[in-house]
Amino acid sequence: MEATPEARTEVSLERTLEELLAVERFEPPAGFTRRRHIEADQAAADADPEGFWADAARDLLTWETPFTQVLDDSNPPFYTWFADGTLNLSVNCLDRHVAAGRGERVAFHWRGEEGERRDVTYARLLADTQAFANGLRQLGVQAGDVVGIFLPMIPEVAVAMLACARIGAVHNVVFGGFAPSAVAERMAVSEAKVLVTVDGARRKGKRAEVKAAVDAELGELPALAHIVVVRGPGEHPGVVPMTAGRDVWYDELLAAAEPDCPAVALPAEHPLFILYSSGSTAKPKGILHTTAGYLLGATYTHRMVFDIDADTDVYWCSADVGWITGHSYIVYGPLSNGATSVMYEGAPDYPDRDIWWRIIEEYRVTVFYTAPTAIRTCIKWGPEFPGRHDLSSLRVLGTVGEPINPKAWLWYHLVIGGGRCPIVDTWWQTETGSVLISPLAGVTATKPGSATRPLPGISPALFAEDGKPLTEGTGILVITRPWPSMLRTLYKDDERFVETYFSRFGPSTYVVGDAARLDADGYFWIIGRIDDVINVSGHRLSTAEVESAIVAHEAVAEAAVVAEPDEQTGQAIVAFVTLAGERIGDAEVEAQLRDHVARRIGKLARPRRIIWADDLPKTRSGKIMRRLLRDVAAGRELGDVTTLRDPAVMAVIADRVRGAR
Ligand code: 6R9
Repeated sequence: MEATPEARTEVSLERTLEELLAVERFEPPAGFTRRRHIEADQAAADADPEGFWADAARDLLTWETPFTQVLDDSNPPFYTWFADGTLNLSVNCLDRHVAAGRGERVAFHWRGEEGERRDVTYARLLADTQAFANGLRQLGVQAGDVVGIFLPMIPEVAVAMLACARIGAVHNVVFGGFAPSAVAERMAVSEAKVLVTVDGARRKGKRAEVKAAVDAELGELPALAHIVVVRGPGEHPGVVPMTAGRDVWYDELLAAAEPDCPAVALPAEHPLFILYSSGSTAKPKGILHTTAGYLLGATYTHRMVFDIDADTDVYWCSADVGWITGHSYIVYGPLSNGATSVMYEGAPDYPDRDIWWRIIEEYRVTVFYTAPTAIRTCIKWGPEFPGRHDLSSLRVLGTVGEPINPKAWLWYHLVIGGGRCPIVDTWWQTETGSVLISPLAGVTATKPGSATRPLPGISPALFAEDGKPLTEGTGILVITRPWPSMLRTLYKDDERFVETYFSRFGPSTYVVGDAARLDADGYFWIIGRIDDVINVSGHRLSTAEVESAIVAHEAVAEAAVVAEPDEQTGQAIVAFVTLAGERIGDAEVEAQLRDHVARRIGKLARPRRIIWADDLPKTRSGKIMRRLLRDVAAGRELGDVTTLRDPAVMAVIADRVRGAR
């Protein structure tokens, strides 16, 4: 039988992937602009980290009052940076670009789910930000007050964040996909004074009545004085409940507001935002970031990691603004650098599974930043969707959120990057504010699956359980010096802040919560959260390593492994596997996979059980919630599933587990 052209390319893609899996190191391509700067930065940071950050802060940020102090470490772990300087973050993101004659530059090419296009310039963003800042003031918001933001991916989300920053209000953005009950809870604990939300939102052609749903959950919130309602894109068929005296329409507030809102010069350590972390393990933490240090981290890393040239690049980060990645790399980093970005409202498979690639082709996107989970989904869908579009504008690719399996890395490299784009695997956290360990595009030689080396001014280390530093091998990842964009505390919970991050090795060692491996070249390989390490017969295996081995099999799109107790070996491995092309597995594939893992890692790492899953339980930011898989494997009641992107996934998996027993 003749193979179809599609089947033939798939076979050759599989073959190329298989061959490239043997390549350990990819040298940086030529033609990248930052190389000289980075070498100078690295040398400066190695010689004097504080001096390096001080120079960067003077160079990259616009100050109202210059600082004279740099790091104050007199009360660890409560560090401050640039504390006697003042500045306004919205001035750095907007006014300074408009003043330099770049007001007509597009800040966001907004693309709606139904194909709508809106280009928002820096001048427009500044005008709306000023008007909305005045509107917030009219509603009684003052510096230090908390403003909740629960909006879909529309330009107003950036306006709302920047308007808060302009007047010194502290924003608390809640993921647009969270349930209204999560919004109510976060408004309550942060004592938000105003909530900015939307009448309704759309997702894959369906409409959700957001305002009505939020109203139903809010209950009595004594601090919450007003709700501002943005009219979202698309049809507005439903009646939106508006409580007189409390609720106001965003467009009416804007139209009535004074256009000019002079920026307030705020101390460098003025609180900028609270963000509740993804909570893939425990009760969400209210991570607090302050103004100057955070902005410096976002600005410097966005520019250096992605090799951004604001005059020519079209940059797109596909994350949601409600995740730290959206804060730092959709809003603050790109705007502070004066870059042009794409902002996309919709899902990756609506109207069809090629929509991302269509957008890249349309806007000639040059730098694309997404998550491994999204790449694995694309692998599952097949290469024909990106294959329909011209992706030759791309020059840098990034990933964030989880360890990336070498096979997914190579697929991204070949199918999306055409084999020519460096991939920056950026390791960081909500707590770190900006990227800490990552290759620099066009500078660092990459190894698929490794986040490579620390950025200048960042000092990670690996500790053994007893706190001894390791020069190679597997251990606990820590950061041994403060850095400007680090979290300052957990909102109204200093005690939990110290306990969570600084109790294990003392107040000057930040404990990340991840395990990692350091290789002979000084490259970091993030294994995952410390709880994700599996111990089979005394051998420590990382979930990432076993998952990568399973995923390397040609039939597999995605895998998650967890441990279950075993009388003989202590722990045994249970693997949840999704096959490519939406196939369902059988005994033969199962046997192949077990063999395959035995060959790649060793017999020890062979999964004892394999459960076929159509999809895996993921948080909104795409992190696999192994905690739920552990529960289901053990036949326990599931814990909290409210932060899942699609809670229905767990029911299907639970059925399969029961069937497999
Ligand atoms: C930005 C973000 C933080 C945790 C982090 C780690 C995992 C993030 C990673 C990565 C391996 C990468 N993580 N990036 N693991 N390689 N490139 O994701 O923030 O949602 O707070 O999660 O995500 O486990 O500790 P956040």
